[in-house]
Amino acid sequence: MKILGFVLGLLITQYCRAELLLEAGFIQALLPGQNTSAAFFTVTNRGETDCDLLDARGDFAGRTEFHSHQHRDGMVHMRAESSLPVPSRGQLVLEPGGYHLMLFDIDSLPATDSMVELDLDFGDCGNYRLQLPVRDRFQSDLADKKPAGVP
Ligand SMILES: [Cu+2]
Repeated sequence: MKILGFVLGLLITQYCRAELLLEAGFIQALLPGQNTSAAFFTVTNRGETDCDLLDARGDFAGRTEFHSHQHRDGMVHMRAESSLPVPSRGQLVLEPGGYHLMLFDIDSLPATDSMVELDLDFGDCGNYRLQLPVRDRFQSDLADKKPAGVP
């Protein structure tokens, strides 16, 4: 029994080394006349191996980029990153104002609250599929700025 437990323990450590937990955030609904959006989500690495998010794809987008926000000279700049780190026993958080996934050349997105799928490539740490809801984050902003006379 003891030996079996030891062997099982070894197997579990082996397969759980890069155990990633994905948590959906949202994908930004398209603004009128735009074909670019941003996606946000969290990856928790419960394993012993450092991982990197190398690529992300969605059928609905022609091209994607990882971006970070840099504060420089009192201004915020977006910088393209070739990959994003998911440290062992740590988290990668994509959130507004921080890391995010930019999606370009989008023909259309499903209606607000519908789900879209992203395929995430973590290299040796595996491939994962994530479902994200479409959210209209700027809806209230737009309502405030709506010109008079527009319903
Ligand atoms: Cu960006």
